Parts: sequence; structure tokens; C-alpha cells
Amino acid sequence: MIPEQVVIDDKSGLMTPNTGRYRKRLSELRGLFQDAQVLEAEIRAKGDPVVYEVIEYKKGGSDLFFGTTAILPGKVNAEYYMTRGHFHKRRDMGEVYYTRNGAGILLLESPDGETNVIEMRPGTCAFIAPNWAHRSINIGAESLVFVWVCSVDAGHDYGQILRTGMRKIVVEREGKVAVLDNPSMVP
Ligand code: PAN
Ligand code: ZN
Repeated sequence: MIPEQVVIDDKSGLMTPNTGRYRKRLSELRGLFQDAQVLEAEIRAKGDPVVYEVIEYKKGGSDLFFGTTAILPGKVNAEYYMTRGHFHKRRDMGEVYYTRNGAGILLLESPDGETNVIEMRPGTCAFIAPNWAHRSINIGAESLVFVWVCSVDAGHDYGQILRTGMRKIVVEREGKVAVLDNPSMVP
């Protein structure tokens, strides 16, 4: 393995070079947002818009890898665009999120249902402690771009969050950002 420089464009999250990337469109995020009807209408009206893009740099044999996530600005009804959210498969492994552009909320949840909220704005670095589920939410008018760094062994466990949602949702209420109890939370 050889050390290498990676250039990151803070505005877009583009990483050069990178080893992989994927996009999530609204149609791939069915079930994530409260308002399923508005979601379908948005897919039709906007031609299935991209909600977020993940770009990574991963080299075989390394213990660490890193990448960027760029969440576009947008809402489904009042609910801001967000990532799926997950625990790590390896619950003993945490992560670092370093925000480079935009404005967001990092919503965290422990296995016993405790919630933690960390503000994301350029220059803030979030320590995601092991065993906390994490979801990032774009509450601004620009792309929310952050750099993440994590163990290659951490993995993703989407199951529980996909099934039950998180305990809190992040919505616009009377022109302000509000973190509310999730009304459709399955206990
Ligand atoms: C991030 C996330 C990325 C997309 O790289 O995977 O922001 O979010 P979801 O995977 O929840 O859709 C990370 O936390 N990796 O562990
Ligand atoms: Zn993670």
C-alpha cells in the first residue's frame, strides 16, 4: 500500500481520486419519510431526484477508510432530506463526521432509545460514539457535505431503523427547524 493525497471539493463532496460512489434517489427511500403520498408526487413531479451521494476511498488491507456524503437540499412535505440511518454491524466501532458545507443535524440514538442531536456546520467535527445509530439531515438551502472516517470492519446494520424509524423526526415548523417525536414510531 502506498500513501496518497485525495482532494475533496467541499461544495460538492467530489473526491479525487476515489474508489467508489453511489447515489440514493427519492424512489429508493420509500418508507423513510412520514408523508408517502407527497413522496410519490415529488418523484413524479421532479423526475425521481437524487437525495444524497456517497463517495469513498477504500484500499484493500487498510484498517481505515473514509469518504464524503453530500445531501442535497430538499424536503418531503415538511421533512428535510436525510440519509437512511444505521447502527454499525460492529457495535463497538464508532465514526467521525467532519462537516465541510451547508447546515445539518446529526441525529443519534442509543439501543435503549436515548436521543442525541449534534449540529452540523462547516468546521464542526462529530464524534459518533460506538453503539449509537446515526442519521444526517440537511436543514439548509445548500448541499450538506461532510467527510466521514471509519474502520473498514464497522459495516452497516440498517434493519432496525428501516423497520421502526428513529424516535425523532426533523421538520420545518412555522419557518423553523424542529426536532419532534416521530408520530409513526413503532415501539
Ligand atoms: C456514512 C453513511 C452515509 C449514508 O458513510 O453510510 O452518510 O448514510 P446511510 O448509510 O445511513 O444511508 C456512514 O455513517 N458510514 O458508516
Ligand atoms: Zn456509520
